[in-house]
Amino acid sequence: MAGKVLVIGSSGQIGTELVEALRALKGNENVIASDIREPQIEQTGPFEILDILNKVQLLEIVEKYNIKEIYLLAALLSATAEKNPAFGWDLNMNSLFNVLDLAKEKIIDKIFWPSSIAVFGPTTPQQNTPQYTIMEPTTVYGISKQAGERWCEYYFNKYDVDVRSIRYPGLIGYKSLPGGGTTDYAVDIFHKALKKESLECFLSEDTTLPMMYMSDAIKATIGIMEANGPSIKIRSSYNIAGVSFSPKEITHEIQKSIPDFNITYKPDYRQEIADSWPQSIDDNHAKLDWNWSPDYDLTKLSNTMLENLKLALPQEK
Ligand code: NAD
Ligand code: AKB
Repeated sequence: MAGKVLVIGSSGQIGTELVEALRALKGNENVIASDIREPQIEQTGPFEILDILNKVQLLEIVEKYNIKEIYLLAALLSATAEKNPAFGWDLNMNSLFNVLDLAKEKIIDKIFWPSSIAVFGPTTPQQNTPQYTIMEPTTVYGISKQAGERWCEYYFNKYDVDVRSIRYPGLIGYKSLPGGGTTDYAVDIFHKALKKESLECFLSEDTTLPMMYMSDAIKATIGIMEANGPSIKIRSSYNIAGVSFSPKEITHEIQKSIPDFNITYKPDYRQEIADSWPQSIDDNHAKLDWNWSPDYDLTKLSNTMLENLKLALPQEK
């Protein structure tokens, strides 16, 4: 491989699984993992401690490994960013500029940067939310993702920067823990069910949100990055959809395998965030432009989580 790949924020929920998938595709030595903290799992390839806000350190790593492609995952998520809006804005925006500028200067060739369903707000149509619609986000996280989308498109149009993006829904996987989002209950619920504990859910029972099983998210991420350039017609960010469910619905699904599992509800500040987001997503542009399609419905997601998490947590069998 002529140029290598750098994943920034690799110790997080998505990075842990994305690095594994990219290494399987491109070879262990060709994928450099990096994060401000140590990885959650043992590494099969290079790992570097990197603070993405440190431009000098970033350039050193890019030059050291001859990096040509960057997946930028470092960010503060919705719930954490609400607790520290100034830092959320600083990290989410300046990390993006530091990477976009490397491509503008033609030091790297290609960027993946994730947006989120958080770009939408309370005035957005909540059912089957279209690709192009009203976007008035009310969280600092959503505002940073919306601004990020505009900057990605701007760098593509003005500086010919090959940046690609998708709006992830809430992601659910068993290999890593989520990092401070409004959708995190949907991972925690599986851990609690297998530990035979009940879950006190921070969202109300009928709060429906768009969600996705992690391997579908990894498939979409690699899919958009491997697609031919001309097929990527949207350079802000693509809607993608997996499944939509409420806490009550996922509880019923889990109870098919663990009938004793119990959930209680105590909505907190995250309820207002969830209420401002879509309930389901129209992802036709992604389907048409680069052949996106998800593999997991609610039953498959739930069964896969329970089976694999049970193996990953042997003491809770
Ligand atoms: P996460 O919080 O689990 O991981 C983020 C990682 O970034 C962490 O390991 C953290 O240590 C690292 N990081 C923080 N500050 C850093 C810095 N200064 N330099 C280097 N690394 C730093 O987040 P995630 O869920 O893996 O999300 C990754 C990206 O995907 C984010 O942009 C997020 O907004 C987006 N996204 C995630 C979801 C989801 O459900 N997980 C949904 C929509 C969008
Ligand atoms: C969050 O809840 O903040 C994330 C997201 C949907 O962006 N999971």
